[in-house]
Amino acid sequence: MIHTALLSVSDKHGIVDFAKALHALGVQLISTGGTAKLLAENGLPVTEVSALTHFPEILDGRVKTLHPMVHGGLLARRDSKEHMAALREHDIGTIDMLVINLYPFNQTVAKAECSFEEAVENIDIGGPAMLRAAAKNHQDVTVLISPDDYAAVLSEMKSNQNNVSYKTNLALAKKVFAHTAQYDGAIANYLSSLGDDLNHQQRSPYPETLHLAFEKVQEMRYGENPHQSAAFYKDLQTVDGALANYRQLQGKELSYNNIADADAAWECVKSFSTSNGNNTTACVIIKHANPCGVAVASSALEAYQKAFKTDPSSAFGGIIALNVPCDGTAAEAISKQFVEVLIAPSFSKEALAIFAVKQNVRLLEISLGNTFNTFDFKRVGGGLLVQSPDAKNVLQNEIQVVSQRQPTPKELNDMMFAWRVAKFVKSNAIVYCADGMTLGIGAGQMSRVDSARMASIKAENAGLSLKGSAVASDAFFPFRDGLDVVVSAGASCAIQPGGSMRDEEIIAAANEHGIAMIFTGIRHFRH
Ligand code: 93A
Repeated sequence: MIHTALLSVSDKHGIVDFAKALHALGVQLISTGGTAKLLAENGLPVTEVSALTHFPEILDGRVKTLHPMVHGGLLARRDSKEHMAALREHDIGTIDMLVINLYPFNQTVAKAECSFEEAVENIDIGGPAMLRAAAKNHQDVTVLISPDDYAAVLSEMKSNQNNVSYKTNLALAKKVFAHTAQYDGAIANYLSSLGDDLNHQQRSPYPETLHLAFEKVQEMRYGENPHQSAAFYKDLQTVDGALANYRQLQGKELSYNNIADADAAWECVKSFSTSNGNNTTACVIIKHANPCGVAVASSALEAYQKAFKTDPSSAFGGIIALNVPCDGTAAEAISKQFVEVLIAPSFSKEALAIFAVKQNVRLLEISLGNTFNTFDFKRVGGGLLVQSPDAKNVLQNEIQVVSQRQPTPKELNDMMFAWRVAKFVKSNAIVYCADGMTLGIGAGQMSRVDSARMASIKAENAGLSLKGSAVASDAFFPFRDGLDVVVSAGASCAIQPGGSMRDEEIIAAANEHGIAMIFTGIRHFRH
C-alpha cells in the first residue's frame, strides 16, 4: 500500500497533476528543492527532503537525497523483521513510491555549445541511486521514470485501495534498470568521445567504447532463413519518418526479410522527397534488398506502372513503396500483382477498401521524414563496423561534364535520376534510365562490366529499348570495357564518380563514342 511518495523530477511535465491525484488518495508527498517548490506553489502539502534528513541540500544540490533517511526508506524489506526494526531504531519512515526524472544528460551534450563543465554537472548521481534502490526493492516499492506510466498506476491504486500489484512493480523496475544502463552508457559515450584532449575541445563521433540502447519492437517467426531466430529492435532515438516507427494497417506478420526489404524501399523512395515537402512522386519496387524498378511521375498510379515495367518478373512478390499517399487508382493497379508489403505515408479509404479483400498484403503506414540514422552498422566476426550513413545527394551544381559533348537537358535529367537510383543498388551497380524510369538494373556483381551486361539483358528481357538512355555507375569504370558495353547497349550519356587511374582513357572512349559524360566526384558503394 502506498503511504508515502518521493518525487524528484527534472522534467516537471505532468508532475503537478500526478501529485494532486496522489494527495487526493491520501499519499504523503516528499520532494527535492525545485520539485517541492513547484508542488507547494500549486497548493500541495509537501515535505522537503531536507526536512526529512535534517540535512540541507549541499554542494549546489550535488548532495540532496544521498542519505540513509531516504535510502533506508526505499531499501527496507517490509517482510523482514530486522529491516523494519532498523528503521524504527533510526526513526526512518518507509518510502513506497518513487517518481524520478533524471538530469537531462543526453539533451545537454547533444547541444553543440555544451561545455565540459555543463556536461559534468548534468551527471545525475542521487537520482540513479534512488532509482536503483527502489527498483531493487520492487516487491515493496513502485518506481516511475516516465509520465507515460502515471495514469495506469493511478488507476490501479484507485481500484485497489492504494495498492500496486507486484506485476506492475516488476515491470516498472525492469524499465528502471534499462533506463539507468542507458543513462550511464550515454555518459560513458560522451566522456570517451573526448579522447586525450585535456581541454575537452574535440569530440569524436566514435567514442572509445560504444554503448547502444535499443528496444524490442517484435520477435519474428524466423530470421533470414527458417533455421535462424530473429527479432527487430528500435533505436531509442528513433523519430517519425523512420521505418522502425511503422504502423501496420493490415496483413500477415512482418518477416525479417520483409523488414530489411521494406527499409531499402523506404530509404530509396524517401530520397525523392525533400525536407521542404517538395515531393517528386516516386515508386520503388524492391526484391532481395535491390530495386527492380524505380520511377517518378505525376501520380502514384503512373509511378507504379512505370516502375513495374522495368522488370515485371522480378516485381512478383516485391516490396513496394510510394512517397505519396496511396490512392484508390494506385491501389487498384498494385493489387493486381503479388505484393508482399506496400508502404506509403498514408492510404486513402478507397485504397484500404481495395486491400481489405487481400488480407495477406501487409500495408505499412510511415510518415515521410528526412532523417538518417546517426550510425550505420555492420556486424563482422567478433566486431562491429560503424560509419556515418550515406546521406549525400549530389546536386546539379556539383557535377562536372567531362566529355566534349554537353548533355542535353533531357539527358541531364535522366542522368540525375539514374544517379539517385544507383545509390540504392548493391555494388557493382549499373542503372539505365530514361524519362523518369529505370530501364535495366545490374546489381551485386563482382565485376562492373558484368553488371553492365546484366542490366542490358534485363532491359531486353523486359522488352525495353536502351537507345538514347542514360546510364549510372555507382563507382568509376576501372577500364573502358564497361563503358563500351553500355554504349553498345544504347546509352547516349553516362554519369559516374570518376577518379580512376584511367580516367583519361575512359573520357577518350566517351568522346570516341560521342556520348556525354558526367563526373560526380562522389561514390555510392553499397554492400
Ligand atoms: O545532484 S544529484 O546527483 N544529487 C542528489 O542527491 C540528487 N537527488 C535527486 N541530483 C539529485 N537528484 C535529481 O534532482 C533528480 O534525479 C532530479 O532529476 C532532480 C530534481 O531536482 P529538483 O527537485 O531540485 O528540481
